[in-house]
Amino acid sequence: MKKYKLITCMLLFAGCLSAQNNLSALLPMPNQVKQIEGKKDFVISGKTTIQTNLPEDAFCIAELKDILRERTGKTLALSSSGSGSSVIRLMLDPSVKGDEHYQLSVSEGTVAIKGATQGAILYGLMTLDQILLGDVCRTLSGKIAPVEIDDQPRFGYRSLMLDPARHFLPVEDVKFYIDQMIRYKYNVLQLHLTDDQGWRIEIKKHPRLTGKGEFYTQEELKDLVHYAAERNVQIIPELDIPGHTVAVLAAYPELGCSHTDTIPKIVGETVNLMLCANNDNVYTLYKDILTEVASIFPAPYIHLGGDEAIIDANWGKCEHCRSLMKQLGYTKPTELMNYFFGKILPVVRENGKKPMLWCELDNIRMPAHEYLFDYPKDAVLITWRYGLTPLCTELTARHGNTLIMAPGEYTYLDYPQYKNDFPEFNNWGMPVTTLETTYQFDPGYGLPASQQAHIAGVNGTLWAEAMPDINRVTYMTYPRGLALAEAGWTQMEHRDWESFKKRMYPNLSELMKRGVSVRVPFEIVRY
Ligand code: TNX
Repeated sequence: MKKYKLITCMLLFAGCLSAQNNLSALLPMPNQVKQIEGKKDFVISGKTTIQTNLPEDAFCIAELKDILRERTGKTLALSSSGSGSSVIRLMLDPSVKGDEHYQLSVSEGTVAIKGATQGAILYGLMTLDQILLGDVCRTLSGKIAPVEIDDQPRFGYRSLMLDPARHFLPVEDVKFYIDQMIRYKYNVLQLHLTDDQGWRIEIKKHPRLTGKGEFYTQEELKDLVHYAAERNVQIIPELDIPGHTVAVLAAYPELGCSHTDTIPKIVGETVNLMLCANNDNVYTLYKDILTEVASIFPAPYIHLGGDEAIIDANWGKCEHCRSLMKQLGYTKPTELMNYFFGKILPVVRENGKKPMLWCELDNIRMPAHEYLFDYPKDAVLITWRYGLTPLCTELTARHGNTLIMAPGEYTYLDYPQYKNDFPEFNNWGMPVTTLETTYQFDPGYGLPASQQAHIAGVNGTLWAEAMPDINRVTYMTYPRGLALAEAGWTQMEHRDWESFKKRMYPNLSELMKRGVSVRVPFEIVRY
């Protein structure tokens, strides 16, 4: 036992001699940091108090107490006066402009975190936690080095996407996933709730949709939304149409195209079938669905998919769709996408939401020149197809659509991160996307400011056909999710691969300590 204590002490001592400081674990790197030389450290003692103008039950207060207890072993109390020689202040301050802008200053007697919203203050807290994590020797002696941080994100939309439609994830696992996201200042979780493999959201008016499969009740989803909101994360529901809809067709086979009438619609077993464009019951069903969905999720967007619709093989062969084409004077079945979404998008708007859709191009092989259909201006598009993001960026700029960056080659977290890494979980034969590749991602593609003004942010996409549980999901997310967090938050001039690699390690250890399964990128360690 003594021997182990001695080894632990030696390791700590060696760690303290190495160049660890208050920047060592900051991730994403803040956009403005001033280390203050020659001033005394803040000392956390039994007399340190917390002062705040936040409501007493605010999540940030509980979080601050947890952080201090976990990192320093001290339990601090709230003080109403704010006087005293050692104070940690969490202050809502409208003069700090911007919803996600926070200021964190550490001086001899005060640690102050200020922001105009609770979300901004939470970011300040996450940065404080990483200061304590990185500057481990000071932290162990209850000290924090003086520093001034004034930080706000490059992009306002920083998202990860989970796919419980393919493999269901219990609510507790989704909450666990959110717990890790907030450490890296993500603020959106996109939930892909419907696909060929399952319908995961209770629709009270149409219980047949959920059938016998696993799904989230509306109560569970409302609780999840609340849990996420306390942590400054919005949940955007995705209900994929008109393709990826076998789960709907299994419940209502009559909503498919006429030539598919005899094809059995078995959840998870059939692919490439679509909802019929010329069936009013499709639109009535989705009016009901979207009305219920809008009442569960307060986020301003509902994502309607729109990806990988196999139009010619479905609508092109369907007698009802063809007669509708004739009636509308359309020459190509793809034009029916305008009709289809023309019927559905007004329902989204009537419910006070904006549509979000995957960005699809008319001809993905030729290469593409235009959108698959006339996306309305209020549709927020997500670019995803490998190699086509520069084109999507140009098109969206020209058409006036807001764009989210999720190019397969950088942000698809279901792609393998290393050659031959668990082939059984990489079912699509997708190209390897290394941590370094993800880190090199500039969501603005180096474009002049005027040509990237419509880019709202980034999304890390984790399709789950081959992700059977949360351990696999987090293994594929981290560490690439750390690289992507920095791409979304930090300006290019403050990003650096060598620096990232060093800052990543304490964060990976921290994730492991929290029971998160991660991939250790042994290939980039220098021996
Ligand atoms: C394409 S990316 C899809 C998903 C699959 C994924 C597999 C996108 C918008 N659609 O439905 O899961 O490929 O990587």
